[in-house]
Amino acid sequence: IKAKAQSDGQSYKSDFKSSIIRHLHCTLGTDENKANNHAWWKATCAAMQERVLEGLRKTQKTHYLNDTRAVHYFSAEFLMGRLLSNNLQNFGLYDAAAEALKELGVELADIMEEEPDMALGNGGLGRLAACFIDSLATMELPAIGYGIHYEHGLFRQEIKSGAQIERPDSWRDFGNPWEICRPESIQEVSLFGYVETKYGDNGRIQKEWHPGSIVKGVPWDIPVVGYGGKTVNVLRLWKSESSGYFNWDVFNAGGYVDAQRENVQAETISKVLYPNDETEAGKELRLIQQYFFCSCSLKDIIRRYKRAHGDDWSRFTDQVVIQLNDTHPAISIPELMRILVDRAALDWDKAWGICTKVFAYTNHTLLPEALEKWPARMLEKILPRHLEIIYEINHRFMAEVDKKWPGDTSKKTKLSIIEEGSEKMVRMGHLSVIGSFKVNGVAEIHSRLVKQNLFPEFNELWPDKLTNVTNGITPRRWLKACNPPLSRLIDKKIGENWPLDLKKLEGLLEYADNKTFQKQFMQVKQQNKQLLADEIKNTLNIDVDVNAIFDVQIKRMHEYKRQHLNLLHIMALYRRILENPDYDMHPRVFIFGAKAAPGYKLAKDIIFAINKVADKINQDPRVKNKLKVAFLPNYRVSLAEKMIPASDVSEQISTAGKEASGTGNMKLALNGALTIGTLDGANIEIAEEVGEDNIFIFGLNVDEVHELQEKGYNPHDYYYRDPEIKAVLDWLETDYFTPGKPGALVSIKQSLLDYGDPYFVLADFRAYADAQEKVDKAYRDKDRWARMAIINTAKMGKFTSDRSIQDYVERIWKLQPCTVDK
Ligand code: 26R
Repeated sequence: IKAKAQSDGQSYKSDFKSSIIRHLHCTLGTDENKANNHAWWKATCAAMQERVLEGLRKTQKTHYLNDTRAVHYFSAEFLMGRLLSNNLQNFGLYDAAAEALKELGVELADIMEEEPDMALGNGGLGRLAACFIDSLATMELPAIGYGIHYEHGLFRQEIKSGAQIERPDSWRDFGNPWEICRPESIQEVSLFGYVETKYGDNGRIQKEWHPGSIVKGVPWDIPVVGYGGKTVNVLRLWKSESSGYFNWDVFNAGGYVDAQRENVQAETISKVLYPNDETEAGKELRLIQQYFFCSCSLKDIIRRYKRAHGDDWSRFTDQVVIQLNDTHPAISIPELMRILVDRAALDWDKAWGICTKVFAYTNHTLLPEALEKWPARMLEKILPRHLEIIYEINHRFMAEVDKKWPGDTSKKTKLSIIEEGSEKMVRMGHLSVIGSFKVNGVAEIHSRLVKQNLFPEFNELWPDKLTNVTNGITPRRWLKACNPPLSRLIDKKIGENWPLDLKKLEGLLEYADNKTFQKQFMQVKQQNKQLLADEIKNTLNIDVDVNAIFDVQIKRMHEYKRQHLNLLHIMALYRRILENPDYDMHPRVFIFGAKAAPGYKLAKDIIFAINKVADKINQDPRVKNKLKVAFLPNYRVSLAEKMIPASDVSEQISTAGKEASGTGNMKLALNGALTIGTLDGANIEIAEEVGEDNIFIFGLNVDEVHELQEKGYNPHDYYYRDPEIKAVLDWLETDYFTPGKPGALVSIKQSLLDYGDPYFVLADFRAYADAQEKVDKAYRDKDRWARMAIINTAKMGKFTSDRSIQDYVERIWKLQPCTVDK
């Protein structure tokens, strides 16, 4: 077998090599002597893509012939990152490609750096979608991802004098080797206009929407390669274009020039990803984006269904299930109703019966400011027929509520899709719950809070509808691909099957106390830390010692995630060192990565403060390298892949009850980082898996936060009672960190004192600082730390996204795998 594998390897390598050269010549019009890294990257992608497309063709044919039921994952965001290394890995061609390139004098690792990230998402929700489609393909499940082909993904972050600057992200400037345009599957989408009420011969009322504008949706397909390379599913992203002929009559007078303006407007729809994470702004264009991709996707699904089943709708719900990734695609519900009732002439009840068997909805946040609500007036303008349909859905639903709670108007007010007030609003969460057959939260605690606090009445009405599916991450990208040395070490100990069956990692437990293995494990960590240290040196010109603790907080910048709690603690340590030069602590490097929403003032102020404090500490000789702070700019998937394998400590310090799940927490623990965290989101389940001795839990739990809130929280109490808190907050007001500019960091202090510290930073400060001392103690005991780190990696099996997907399949989607022959 080994000899066969070796000769296969040889032929893969030589095939790959000739294929790369062919693409250098015939696709890129260059040759081996002239090609730069970018050209080599493109040629390598092209060589890979040949095989990918072969797999895609076979998969689509197989799914078609077997007339499979499929899940359609609707998401406004897919944070894919880079694809070359992932596709090579999943096809099992990584080593062959590396060797082929080596023979050509090219380093695979170098050319992979040429690939721009596909950053079509903000954070957790978008990356979850990417992990899920990886698992779906790996598990040979018929699935398609539907989203938006943004021309500009999440902005590129630069740091100038400590402050965040946003620059446009242009991931396709030099072409994208993975995407395929499918003009044969273009869809048209209507917008604006008015609704005409007609009376048909049978006396039935008919509605006709006369749109004011029509745009084209052009599908761009990205192949999604499953591990093992058999199933290759599709991520279909819609790009908006002008429909060309539309409004030609209306604008006849000014004809050509007006038509150009129409082009620009149409193309605006998919131009840019909204960079807001968790703060709803109520922008028209965002609603249009959502409707645009949902309408295109539904029409695409229906076209495919009709090809197999004609006008017979009776099997639609057997073939199609649609997962709504948060409420962003919730407009799909009235859109499907419109298609079924107005277009296919189904009666309302029949159409509603179909809808409520097709849609399922995942909630990703409880923060009130993130819950989508659209002004009814805005819907009326952009989607007049949909607003009517929403009213009709609500009218019928209110009758159902009245049956359950006769005469109880307060129940109706609470449950209605429509929120009455100075401005009538449409609550997309309510619409999603009513229009779906299942609703899930993303971690145990989060799902419990969804039931108890967010939708308690819905839970009473439909006790089986609300459920939990704990999030997961793909171990292919987040261990195998991003951490080759650890992967090899694991392979040697427990075999190579763990990427498909992550519970196998438990096989490492028997080595947790083995001194040799501990040493190897920590050597790998050290090696990864060296690579990150080089990166930090290159980008920030900061020297960090790989013997220091690498303490990492990487996630969007948000008050509820409490990067400022981390910062206050860093300042406290700095102060302790200044007060006592012999202050006893193991050297530590605090490393941050975070983007702030461009309009989120305080989040940007926190980034600025971290950078200013970092400057001061890193240059202060009195600190003697005990303390370093590094804020790495432009945090993104590809940077995460470098930071995570090099982390010792994972900061998961959100206010209890606020972080729905978190997924970075899983990635870091999988790579052997120890968590310092609150009892929030998936931290709780991580603690259950690794055991309380192998995690640093601190602070208020969700009930205690609630209690404190009820009895009245006064941050001033903590300020006056804890001298260290007072000292660091007062420090922020001086010009110590911003010479000549006193008060430049004061907004953080103000938010914590004058604005009531809404996320209980001061309440948790002391517990956090104490937990950090325990981290320090634990790290100094090398054997103990190694043992804890190994146990963390070993116990992460639960958090593979394969398990999440299996949960969805069994409890929600009812899907069967479909094997594709290689
Ligand atoms: C409405 C709009 C402004 C908006 C709100 C919220 C846009 C984007 C978001 C992002 C939210 C939904 C998000 O990313 N939530 C995260 O989802 C992850 C995956 O489930 C969780 O792990 C994470 O805890 C949660 O914050």
